[in-house]
Amino acid sequence: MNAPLIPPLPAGARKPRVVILGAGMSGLLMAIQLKRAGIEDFSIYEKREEVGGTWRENRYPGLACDVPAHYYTYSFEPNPEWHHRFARGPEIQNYMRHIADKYDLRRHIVFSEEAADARFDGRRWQVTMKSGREDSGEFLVSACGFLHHPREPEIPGLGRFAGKRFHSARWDMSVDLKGKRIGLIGTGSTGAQIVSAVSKLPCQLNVFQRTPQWVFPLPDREYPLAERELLKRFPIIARTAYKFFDQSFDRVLAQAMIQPGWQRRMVEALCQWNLDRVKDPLLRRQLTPDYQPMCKRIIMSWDFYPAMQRPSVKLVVDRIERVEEQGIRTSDGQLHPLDVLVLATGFNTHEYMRPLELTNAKGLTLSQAWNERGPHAYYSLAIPDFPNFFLLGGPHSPLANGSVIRYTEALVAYVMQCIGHYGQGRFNTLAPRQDATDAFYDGLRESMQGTVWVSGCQNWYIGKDGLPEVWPRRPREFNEALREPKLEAFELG
Ligand code: NA7
Repeated sequence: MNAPLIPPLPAGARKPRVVILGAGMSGLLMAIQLKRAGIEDFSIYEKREEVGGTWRENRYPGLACDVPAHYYTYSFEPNPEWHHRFARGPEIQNYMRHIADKYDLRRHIVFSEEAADARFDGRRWQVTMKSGREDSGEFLVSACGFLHHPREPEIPGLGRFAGKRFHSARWDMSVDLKGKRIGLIGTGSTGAQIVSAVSKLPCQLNVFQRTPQWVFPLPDREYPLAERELLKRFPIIARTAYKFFDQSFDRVLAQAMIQPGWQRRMVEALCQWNLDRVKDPLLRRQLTPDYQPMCKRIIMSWDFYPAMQRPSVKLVVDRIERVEEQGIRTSDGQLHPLDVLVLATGFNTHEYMRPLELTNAKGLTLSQAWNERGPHAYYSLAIPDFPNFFLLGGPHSPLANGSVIRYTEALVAYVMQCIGHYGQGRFNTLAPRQDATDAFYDGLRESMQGTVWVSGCQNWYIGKDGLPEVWPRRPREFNEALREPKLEAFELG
């Protein structure tokens, strides 16, 4: 279960220099594993001023991880201090800070530097930052995640709004919500968390819903001091909890997503039960989706429906026509007057490390390589014609509901094994073969049949070529497939 322990490179092995982009969960993990292997020659470039990735970017009220905390940890770093079953955002960021300190990673991190351009010269990646600063290494690892490009909706008049307006990932902490008329556009995971938190404040909340979402009723709970003390004394409890959630996600939730069966029926029944807690028949009808649960990333919330039934919350289902100075005008002609407008409209999830441009030794850019079909990668992490470049959490990793940390450990272990082969002199450059990548995609397309993601809904997984950028089998199978690199699937130079 634990992240594969990375053995130190044998004495005399070549040690490459590695450039990592991003000091979020995956960048820190990559750094830890490099150090475990005895490689100290690496730098992490982080565009902001602190570690934490998405947990540093987001500060909206109600921010929490919808994966249980004891599962949303590095497998080798259980945290007995979690205060809730679903850890709050600031708590997770503290955990990331603690990891950076404990593993002495800060001296490798260059903050407030964003990579703009990376060119492979045949042996090394030459990376140029926006500031003009340069660095290079034999390997380049993008650990930028996929939830960091806020998506502004294309709604006419957005710029004309006279009140305060911001995206959920750019929360304006200076705005006091008390007594205000707030408009919230979007009812995804973020919107649902904001509704649950803001509905408790003395303010008026107008929720603009374009598409209803299914909500899975997983109750939160606080871990009392006595329980946290117990976990400190007996680490096996946290390890057991990790194992339990890992098995449950793999065998039940992931299985429900990829194939019809009792798991899917059970998730559907629980979502329906949750929805039936909405007493008013009109409100319930308005909140009822017309597609299968999990086709869109399912929302995990015990509080969302009770919050929607609070008198201070109004659901608006009429199409947004335009934003005006005073508020939002809907298709029924009504103006909804607002003081604050929050855009919980998600992220451009297919951008990954861009706007960074990669160029290979033959002058081919990543934009050109991905132009026709959108983001494509061998097992989500390596791209034909782009040697010695790895992408953590790229297209077709198991990013639907589940712990991204869990599978990122498998990805990083794989990258470390490739670096190990480099250390042994088995290659100078390695990039996946096009035919191996095509075969991987043939398998993906075949496995996608029967998954909920192709059952008919708009979701942010779907890529340019219509193929959802998720892993259509159980996460365990992803980890198993990455157990060991098959060097015959790569062009070695
Ligand atoms: P999501 O899941 O992409 O949700 C975005 C929401 O915003 C969703 O309800 C959209 O409705 C709505 N939306 C987007 N554009 C518009 C416009 N133009 N008009 C009205 N409504 C709009 O983003 P989240 O931030 O909630 O979650 C992203 C991930 O972060 C989440 O899955 C977790 O992994 C953490 P739609 O359904 O498209 O009709």
